[in-house]
Formats: sequence, structure tokens, C-alpha cells
Amino acid sequence: MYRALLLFTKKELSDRPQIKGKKKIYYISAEFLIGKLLSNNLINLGIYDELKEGLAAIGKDLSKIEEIEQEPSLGNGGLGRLAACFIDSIATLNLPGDGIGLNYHYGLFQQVFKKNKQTAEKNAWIDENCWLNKTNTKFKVYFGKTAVTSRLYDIDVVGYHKGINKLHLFDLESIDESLVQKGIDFDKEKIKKNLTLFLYPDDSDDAGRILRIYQQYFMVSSGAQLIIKEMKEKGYDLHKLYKHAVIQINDTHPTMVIPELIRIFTEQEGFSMDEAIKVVSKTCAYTNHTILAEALEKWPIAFLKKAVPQLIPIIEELNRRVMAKYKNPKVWIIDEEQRVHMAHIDIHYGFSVNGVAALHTEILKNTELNDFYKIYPKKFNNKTNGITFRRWLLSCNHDLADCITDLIGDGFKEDANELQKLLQYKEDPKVLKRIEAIKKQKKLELCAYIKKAEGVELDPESIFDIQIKRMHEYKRQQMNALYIIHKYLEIKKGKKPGRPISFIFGAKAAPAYVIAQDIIHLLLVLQKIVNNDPEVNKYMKIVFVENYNVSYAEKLIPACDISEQISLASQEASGTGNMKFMLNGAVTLGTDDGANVEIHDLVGDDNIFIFGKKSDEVLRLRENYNADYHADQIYANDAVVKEAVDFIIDPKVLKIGDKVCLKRLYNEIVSKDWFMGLLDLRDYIKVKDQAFKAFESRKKWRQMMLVNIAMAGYFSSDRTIADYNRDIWKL
Ligand code: 26Q
Repeated sequence: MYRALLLFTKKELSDRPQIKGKKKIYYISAEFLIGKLLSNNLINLGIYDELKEGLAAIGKDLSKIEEIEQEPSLGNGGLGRLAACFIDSIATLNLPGDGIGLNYHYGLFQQVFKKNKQTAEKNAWIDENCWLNKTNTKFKVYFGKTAVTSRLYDIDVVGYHKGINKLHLFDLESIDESLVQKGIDFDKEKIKKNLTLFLYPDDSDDAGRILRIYQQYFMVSSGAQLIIKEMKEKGYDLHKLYKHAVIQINDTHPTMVIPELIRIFTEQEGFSMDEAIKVVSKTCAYTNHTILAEALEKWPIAFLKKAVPQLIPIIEELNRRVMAKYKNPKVWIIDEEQRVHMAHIDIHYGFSVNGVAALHTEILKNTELNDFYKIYPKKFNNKTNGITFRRWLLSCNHDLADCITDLIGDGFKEDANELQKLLQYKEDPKVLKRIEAIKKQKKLELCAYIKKAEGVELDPESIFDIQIKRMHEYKRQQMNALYIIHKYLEIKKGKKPGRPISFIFGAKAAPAYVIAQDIIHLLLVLQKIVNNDPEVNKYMKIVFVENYNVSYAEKLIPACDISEQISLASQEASGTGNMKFMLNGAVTLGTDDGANVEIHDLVGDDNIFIFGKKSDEVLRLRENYNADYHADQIYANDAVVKEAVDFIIDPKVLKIGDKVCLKRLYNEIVSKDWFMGLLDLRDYIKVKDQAFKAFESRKKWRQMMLVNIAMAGYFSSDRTIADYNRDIWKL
């Protein structure tokens, strides 16, 4: 049945018209975390309901058939998922625009828990039942004198009741899957065979790996050739490229497209260097997704020399021009340690630099990229992230979408701002109860799924408190763990919560990120201790779901009561999970960070739980961290904090867990605590307890759910893309 539906849907897609126009956006990204496509394609084609009914009439359940589809894992997290939401919205706004990326055979690893630890397996998603269409388009890509062939695979992207754009994924023609031995190990030297096997994990500690440069260049060289081919086919003058194409560079991963286009123009198309630089600079725009210094790509020039020697003269020329103009070495492209700062190429040689939420853009302008902002104030702009409501409401929560349609009609499906019409029902008990009943239903469905998938039985009457996102110290899952320990110890002392709580986690950690692995380990050990303690498990349970991915998110988000968005203020560029939760009627418990700030502004103090230090205070403390922040003192002087932290190395925990991991984590927290979990822990405990208490004022809570749904319209990626188009792309 799945195969029949796939073939039918592919045919429907191929019958739809291509979206056309005079100017086109190319969204280049190393990641497109698209998730399963069947249900979304059917919705956007406008045939979901009809098919579902038709199938039901012959005794088939569409939602069961959807389960068969393999999820491609072509992204790490937020940045990749954002790219997927964007291509949906570009098509939905009827804008001509294609994605350009890589066809990783095994994508991001699949997470398997063994002995309370994460292990990694490959995720083989490509087979005859996937959405890829093989094309005849091939290009030669040179790494110095070594040539490889790239072949283009396409996935159709259909807008909501609109035409088709393409997701172009390049693959290495000479790929050899048999290189992968055990788990995700493979021979890193055999570039001609391994290039598109895996996606690199977001790995701030170990970013300098040369294979990633090969991948990036393979992507941008193929992409540049494709763009030039399309321009020539349409008869456009390459000297006017910027009139017909705009290239959005998704973080620094595709930055080499800039020197590569300049190289092709000067070496093959007869441009002067001045002219090539001018044309490319007017075509390329850059999006920044992070202020974490260690995550900003800086490649040793020796690596680039080895992988892509042909780009070195271009990069050196770009750097010479910068040095001639600006005396401040902090804005140069090549630093004194002979490292190439990729973001600096984008900022000097692109026409737009944007952050992904209001606070993030302000921090870029005022601190992280201030030296550049002073040179190019007009280039900097904010584009607050968004999510596609087709996937994150219509597809993942049919019941809620139907309920909203009954109440305010289906205009919100094209214009998300219409969700505000829901506010008129704030005092309508029937509506409020219906929304609550849908939440209850989603919780029941999630309970059944978790029972089957994880073997953990959750109480559907309990509060569902959910933190799902990549495992990273700045996102502070460890602080959530300390709250859980605190609650556990309170229950042990006889202070029992009025209503049970289910603490739900989902997260992958980069395999080389040791502390992140340790936090996963701690949570899995706590899960064993808490869930098996008959004195406690009536009041609380923990479940860390295995292999959290887009499909799992689609099940978890509709069932959530409290959305955990607890990053250290200033560190989360935007967050997009926060928006998905809000849209599905969860209430945010968070810091004033990233897009939480904008959620807070929209729903007001009464419909969100905010805690913790503000970003300006955090940035001030971090300026002189060793002198101004003392985790050890907070730990020593606050008995509640100390008790929770000490439990990490309590004999009860060490008995089940790995001593090395747990002690390392304990030491990290009491001595360094680089992301200041201890600083905010007291306030977090206080405000989280307030949130649990507020859950008992049922009318008030239902109203909070309603207000959150009603105000989520701003976070539609249709709005985000309209903003990109108005200010940057001008299609
Ligand atoms: C870089 C070099 C080497 C290996 C890996 C990487 C790498 C890969 C992925 C670095 C970063 C990423 C991903 C970053 C990311 O997902 N950032 C998130 O982007 C979201 C969309 O804008 C924001 O909402 C999040 O706040 C931000 O963390």
C-alpha cells in the first residue's frame, strides 16, 4: 500500500507545473532535515482527506501506512529542519526557488542505547521506496588534480495548493557503501568512495576534520555548475547573474561557493577579477545561526590547500583586498595562525548578513560581529525563524487543525495570522474544553507509542514536561536533570507532588562530544532509578526516547503540556521547537533567549513561565568568566543546589552508572559550569514549581493553551520567507 501511494503521489507531483519567474532563489545548505514526505505531500497537493476517506472505505488506515516510510536523516537539528521548512514555504508563496544540498547515504547516525549509553548505527534510508528521482545531470568536481563525478538526485517540493520547486541533492557517482564496516566507522582516506556516505554531527569540539571540507566543496562546486548551467539555458548574461539568481548561504557550511563562483568566472567565463567579485558579491547572502565561537568555522589553510588548492589564490586575493582596506586584523579572512574564517568571507563578499531571531541579531551587531557591523551597518538584518504549519499543525495534529477550522474557518491555512481569531473564544468553556480534550487524546496516543517503543508506561493524567533538541551543554539538559534529582529527593523526604509528572527527553549527542554523552548517561541512569522506585514512580517518571528525530517530534509535540526552552540566555540563536510546541498548545518554560523573547512579547507575562538571568548579564559575566563567575561558591553556599549536584555521584547512582562518566560530569559542573546551570538552578526550580501549580487551575491553563495557539501565527515560515523575499531576495 505504501509503495502504491508513493508511486501515485510521485506521478501527481510530476504532473504539477514548475514554479517559474525572472529571478530565482537558490538555498544552499549542507542539511535539509525533511522528515517523512508522504503525508505532507498529500496535504500540499490537496488530496489528503479524499485519500484518507477512500482508504478507510476499503479498510485501510492511512496513518498506519505512513509509518512504513523511512525517515531520511539529512540534518543535525534546527538548522537543517529550518531549511526544510523554508523550501516548503518558498513553494507555498509561489516563489521560484530550489534547495541545493548533499545526498548522504546514511545521513545522521541512528541512536541506539546500550548500557545506558548512546551508540551510533547507520541509518540506511535510500531504497526503491524513497522520494529521490535520479537525473541525468552530472558534473566533474576537482580536488586539485583528482576528479570525481557528482550526480544530481531531485526531490519534488510542492507548495500548499501550488506548483513545484526542487530539492537538488548531489551524490558521488563512485560512492561505495561497502566502506562502512561496523556502526558508523569507515575509511576516511578514500575520498573517491566515501564523500557522501555520512553527515557530520554538529560537533563543536572536533570541527576541524578535513573530510568535511571535501564534502562542502563537492556541494558548492556542483551547485555553482548547476546554477551557471540554468542561467545559460535561460539565455541570461552571467554578468547580470544577480538579476536572475540569489544564493542564500545557510551558515558558513556552503561559504566556498563564493570563491568557487569567482574562480569559474575568472578562469572559464572571461571575467576580470574585479567584475567577478562584484557580480558574486551582489548574488550571495549569508545567514548566521550561532554565536558560539567554537562553532564558527575556521579552517587551517593547510587543510584547504590539500583539499581544494585551486581556491587558495582566490581566497588569498579576497583577503588581500580586505587587508588593504581595513587595518583591524579581526576582520581579516586569514588570521595570524593561518586559519581561514569562513564567516568573514560571507560578510565581506555577500550583500546581506542576517541573524535568526531579534535578540540573536542584536547580539551579532553589538558584540560577536560588532567590528563588521561598524563597517557594514546596512548589510545586517534580522529574520526571525519560522516553521511550516503544514507539517507542525495540519499534518502532526489533525484533530487540533480540524477544531480550529470549525471555529474560525480555514483561512489560517494560508494566512497564519488568522489564528488570532481564536482569542474570541477565551471565555468559551466549550471551546476551551474541546482543546483540552484534544491534548488529552494526543497524550493517550503518545503513551501508547512510548509503551511500545521504549517499554515505559506513562500516566496520561500526569503533566507532560518535554525537552527535545540536540544534546548540548548550552541547552542545559543537565539543569533539567538537577531539577529532576531535586524533585526525586523531595518525594523521598515525603513531599509529594499533587499530580504526577512525566519528564520526557529526546536528544542525540555528537559522538565526540564527551560531556554531552555524559549527560545522556546521567539521564538514562536516573530513568532507571526513578522508574523502578515504587516509592517515587507513582509521582514521577522519566523517559529518554531513543533515536529522537522528526517523526518522533511529530508525536511528542502535540502531547506536550510544558515546553522546556531553558538555554543559557544569549546562547540559543533562535530555537524552533519552542514555536512548534506553542502552536500545539503547550506553555513555554524558558529563559529570555532566542525566539523565546518574541514568544514572551506576543503572549505576555501571563501565558509563559520565564526564569533566569538575562542575556546582557550573562554576556557581562562571560567577559571575565574566571573572575566573575564562581560555580564552586554557588555549590558550596546553597544546600539545595549542593544536594542535587552531589546526587550525581551518590552511591545509588554510581552502582548503576559508569563512575568515570558521572564523576567527570560532576567535576565539570562544580568546577567550570561554562553554561551556568548552577546560576539559574534556584530560579528554575521556583518557576517550574509555579508552572506545575498553575496546571491545576484548569480554566486558566486552558486559556493559556488557547492564547499560545492563537499567537503562534507570527512564527509561520511563510511569514519568515515573505520577509526574506521583501528585504533580501526581491524575487
Ligand atoms: C560545523 C563544522 C563541522 C561539523 C559540524 C558543523 C555544524 C553542523 C551543524 C555546526 C552547526 C550545525 C548546526 C547548527 C544549528 O542547528 N543551529 C541552530 O539553528 C537553528 C535554526 O536557525 C536555531 O533555531 C538554533 O538556535 C541554532 O542552534
